[in-house]
Amino acid sequence: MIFEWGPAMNDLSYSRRTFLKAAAISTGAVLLPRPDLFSQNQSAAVSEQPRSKTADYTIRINVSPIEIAPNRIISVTNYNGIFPGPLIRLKEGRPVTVDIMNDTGVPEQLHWHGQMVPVEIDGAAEEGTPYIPAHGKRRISFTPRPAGFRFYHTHNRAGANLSAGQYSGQVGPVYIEAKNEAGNYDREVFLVLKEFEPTFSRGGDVQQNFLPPATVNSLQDQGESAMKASLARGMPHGYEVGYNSFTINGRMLGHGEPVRVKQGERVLFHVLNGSATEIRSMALPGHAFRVIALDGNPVPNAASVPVLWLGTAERVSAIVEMNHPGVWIMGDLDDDDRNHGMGVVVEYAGQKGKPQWVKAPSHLWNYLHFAKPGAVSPPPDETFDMTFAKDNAAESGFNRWTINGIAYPMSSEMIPARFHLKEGRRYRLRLHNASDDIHPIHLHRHSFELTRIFGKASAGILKDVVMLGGYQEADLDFVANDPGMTLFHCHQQLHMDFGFMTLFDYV
Ligand SMILES: [Cu+2]
Repeated sequence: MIFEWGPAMNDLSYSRRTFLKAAAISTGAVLLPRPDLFSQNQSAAVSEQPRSKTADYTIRINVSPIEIAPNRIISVTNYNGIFPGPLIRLKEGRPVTVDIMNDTGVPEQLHWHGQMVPVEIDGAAEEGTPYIPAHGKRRISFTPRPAGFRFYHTHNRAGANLSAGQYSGQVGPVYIEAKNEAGNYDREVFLVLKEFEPTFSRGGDVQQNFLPPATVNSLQDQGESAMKASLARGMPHGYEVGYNSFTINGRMLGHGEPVRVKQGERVLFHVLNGSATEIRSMALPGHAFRVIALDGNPVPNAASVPVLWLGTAERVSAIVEMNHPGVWIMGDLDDDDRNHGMGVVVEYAGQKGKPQWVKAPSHLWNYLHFAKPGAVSPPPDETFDMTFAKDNAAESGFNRWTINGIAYPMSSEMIPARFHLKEGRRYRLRLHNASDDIHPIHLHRHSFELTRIFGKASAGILKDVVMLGGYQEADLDFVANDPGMTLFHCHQQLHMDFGFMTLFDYV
């Protein structure tokens, strides 16, 4: 595959097996504080309440100033006084104990996104996870799984409060090493993308044209007639969220340490979209991304692309061969967002000068590029149809979201599950999006296989979040292999907070 700005990718013999078999992980390039930085807080935790065993990690939730650029200091709730939260490296199958200290006045939930952990650990009040009390603490123990790039974040709903939920700085990466983890790359760099200083606006169009077009006319008719009827009743457009500052690893473009590389290096980027609401893109002029994992799960076909796109909470792991020396801006395709900070400088050894940005080639982001060609997934035992719709401005000026006509209650009461699973059976979620928004759809405590999207069948791609295009459909298959209440929701904070959630249980 040849892109406008890059040389041809000639390493067609690349195999994922090589990635799994080669030498041990290099941690030298990790940009984030390493877990040993926890030790200061650990001792504090122990002195407050003597315990039989020291926790492996302590995460302290507090409000503190974060400097995102020189003299640009914001105040957000965060983990251990830094943003992003510390990189937590775990070993698949090796039990771990974590103390979570909540120094704020608000009960909190810490969600282990992408892991298969029990309901008591998962970090979702809707499933029944106990809160970390205000000015209190919780000790949890669990066995990390599955291996790969995961993350942790608050699972509080924010509603109209733009300092709560994931509008805050409560996001941190997790890497779970496989038992025989190895890689054919030289270094590993974690990038957490996150906006700050949110404000509300009315309406605003979501960019759609980076996904393959696959509009379903009946869904479009349904969505457009609902919107027309609402506007005809004199309703304004519902609130949307915009941001004033944009960061990678907590620093605005030009104000963080550059990613320093050498010609010929293969750098494995682990990119996390930690946004509360936004879809992000990422390009590095003159370079290609060889995507080896989506949401931390290895893909069957490690294809190269010029641009990465990530919905809220999605992760992409991609190897870049450093074969185009210079000083570059790796950043979002959106000029406004990039100029307000969404980028990081990539600097080759021996190169000097002002970082350069070059407009990226146009390229559709299609999960199927990374699927196994010709493979077919097994049929499900049962299919659940789900239609997502928007009631424009129906909830105090916010859009209300429904799944099959029902909005999840705005109150914090526990409600019964609407979908019922039997352990061991294979289920298909057939998603119909009767709205013009893209929804990053997330299933807790399970991975799903993408079996149909953009009108095409697919197999072999395992994810925990998938972007469902406006007026599009997708099929997600999963095996009910993790008993307990299981939350399903759109990961866009404004959508999940205003109805776009439902529960599965095991019967
Ligand atoms: Cu959504």
